[in-house]
Amino acid sequence: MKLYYSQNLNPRVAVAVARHLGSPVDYIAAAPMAPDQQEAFRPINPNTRVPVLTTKARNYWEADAIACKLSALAGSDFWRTGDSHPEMIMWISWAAYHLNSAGGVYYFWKLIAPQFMDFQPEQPVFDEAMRDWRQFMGILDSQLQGRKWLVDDRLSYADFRVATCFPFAAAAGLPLADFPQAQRLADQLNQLDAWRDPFAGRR
Ligand SMILES: N[C@@H](CCC(=O)N[C@@H](CS)C(=O)NCC(=O)O)C(=O)O
Repeated sequence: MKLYYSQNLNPRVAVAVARHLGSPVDYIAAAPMAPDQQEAFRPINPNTRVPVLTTKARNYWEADAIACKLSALAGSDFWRTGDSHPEMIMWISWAAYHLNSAGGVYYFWKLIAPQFMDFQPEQPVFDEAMRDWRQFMGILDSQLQGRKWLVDDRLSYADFRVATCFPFAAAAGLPLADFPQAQRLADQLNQLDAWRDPFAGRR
């Protein structure tokens, strides 16, 4: 199996999952949106994005699908399958549509866009994203009150997914320390080598 990745937001999560689970993948650094690489990458993922997991049977794109597949292959309940499955999916979906969507505005415009374009959106775009970030971080903070991890009080992929933007928060200008329980989650995750430095040895 090959795991195509870059060091950006979502591939970082997929690499952290693979490292956490000790998955037997070959890590392939890729830049699928680079103009000279886009067409070659299209058969691997028609979206020309990473992460992608290639297996004998098929290719999986989307970090969530990759986490699901790798967890099943590892025989791990990092991706829950029993009674907790819907609750884990709730957090994954919530993170995608709400928290990471708000954080992604800052991530993209502050960290990614300046690498290849000389344009920033109007301030209201940032204001709205910040309002959303604070609102959703408040919800996460309340949920974590009195519990160590989000689902079953044991580490699961939901913890990785809601924390997708955390490693980039300081650089992107996203407040994290204002939310003490979320900051604690960030600190706990940073105790895992796989999360803190997923690209160790393969930059
Ligand atoms: N919804 C996808 C997002 C995939 C995506 O947008 N990937 C971006 C990075 S976050 C990408 O491939 N950008 C080009 C690159 O990193 O070279 C997922 O969760 O995996």
